[in-house]
Amino acid sequence: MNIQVNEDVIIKKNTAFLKKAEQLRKPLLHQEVTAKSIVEVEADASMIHGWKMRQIAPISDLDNYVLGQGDSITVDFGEHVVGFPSLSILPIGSPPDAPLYLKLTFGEMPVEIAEPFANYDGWLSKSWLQEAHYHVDVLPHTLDMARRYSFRYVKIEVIDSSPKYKVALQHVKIKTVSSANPDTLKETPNTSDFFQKLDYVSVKTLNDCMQDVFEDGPKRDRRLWLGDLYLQAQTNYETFQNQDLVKRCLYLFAGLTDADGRVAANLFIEPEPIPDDTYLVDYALYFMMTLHDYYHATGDIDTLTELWPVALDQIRFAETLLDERYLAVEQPYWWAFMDWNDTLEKQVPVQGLFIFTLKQAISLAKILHSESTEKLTTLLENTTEAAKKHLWDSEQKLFVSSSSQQISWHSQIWMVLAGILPNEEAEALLKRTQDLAPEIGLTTPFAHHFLVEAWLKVGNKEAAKQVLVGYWGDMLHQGADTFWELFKPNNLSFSPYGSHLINSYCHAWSCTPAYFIRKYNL
Ligand code: RAM
Repeated sequence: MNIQVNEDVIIKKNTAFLKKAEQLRKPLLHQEVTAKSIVEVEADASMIHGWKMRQIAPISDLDNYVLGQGDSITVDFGEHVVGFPSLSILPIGSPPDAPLYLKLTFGEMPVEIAEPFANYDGWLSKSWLQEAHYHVDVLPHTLDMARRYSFRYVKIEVIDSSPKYKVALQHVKIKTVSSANPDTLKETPNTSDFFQKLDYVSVKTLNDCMQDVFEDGPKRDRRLWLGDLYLQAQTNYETFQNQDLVKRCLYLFAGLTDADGRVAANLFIEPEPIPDDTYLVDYALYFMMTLHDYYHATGDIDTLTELWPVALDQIRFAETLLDERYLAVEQPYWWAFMDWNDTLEKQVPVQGLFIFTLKQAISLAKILHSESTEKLTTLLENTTEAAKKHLWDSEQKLFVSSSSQQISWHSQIWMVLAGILPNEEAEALLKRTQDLAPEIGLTTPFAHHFLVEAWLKVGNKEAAKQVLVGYWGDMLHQGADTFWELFKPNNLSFSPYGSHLINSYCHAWSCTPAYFIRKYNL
């Protein structure tokens, strides 16, 4: 069945695939978590964004606080939570002679409580900022919120009651939701205390992003992105082992390709699965890579067989972006993601990622005795040759883009992962790049993930550990209780969206320390 998403994109809906995805949908698991303490946000220049929370009382003191017009209170759940909050409200004083008007603000970070959302001037919709207004006509009342929130702190403000009555609050809690089952979580790895902490926060990050699909972030975009899925699935195999959720996500992407067979970079899930009209070549190739890993984690040959043609279409899509020399050609629009960095030229990293994917594709083609094996092998040879011939600068001993000789960390990392240099040379390349500290550096935990992977590929566990300690560990030192979407140690307010208020602070692609620590016994 074909559906038109916008005037340029026609979607081939595979109803059999979508039905399979639907059958794999399971009810979410719930827990009740109660707020732990009453806190106050405080300016502190030494903290990220300049704010910290100071505990002022245990939550058992909550109903001693009587709130009237203009008063507010902030509670801390002591951990990041995702779900449906509720609270009870008692009137204090004369009988309530006017409705109660409340405002609630939810924050994953202290800054969301400290800085008014009215000041937000980023370019993503301000509707992502988590706040709610309620009119309560009859008191006492239990407010059960119908919307899902993702937060650690909640500020509750009385915009107005009346001169004759005030309110007290009780039972501030949340019914959490997740598709991560604690009973299937593999044991905590036997490692240093610090790595156990990294592991714990990674697992919590993944837990809170595992919903009806693997979401990128429960605050924003609350959506299934292929790049995020690739890393979540890898971490999931080492932790919660919810293989059906990976399978569900693969079938969703496969069920909604465009007329050329391309999988979308992301899907909206409600009211029914809908592909976004964004096509990124690296994200398309992650479909093949996710299928590869899924097969190795499960041995599910039926799914591999059924989804193989879809994965192969992504190779064809990438092939259309090569020139006659088998080199990836830079496109004028958002054609590949790689990292949040406007100045990054994507040609070299895409070439590396394509070679990496081709190797995995060939290994799967052999398992399936696919007639594509030969064609894929020739493509691998040609793209590898092209990379060596046109992208390797033998004087600088670095990979550079063909048009402007741009040197980026991403290019070196992806060429190492592509495995086109012998191990020792690849390790020397990474060390050379580290010494050089190229101006085009890594911005996101997503990009840092592949740096760790590259160090491990060349067998340098110590360097891999240093990235985990130095980068993710730095987030821990800054107070992360789930890992963040964006983290630039030299610019803590960095946001590709124009404001740190809109960043997601529990983000799927940042959950991979658990994968590294567990898989490689770090
Ligand atoms: C942002 C999100 C998401 C990512 C895309 C490319 O919208 O952070 O996780 O995959 O960018």
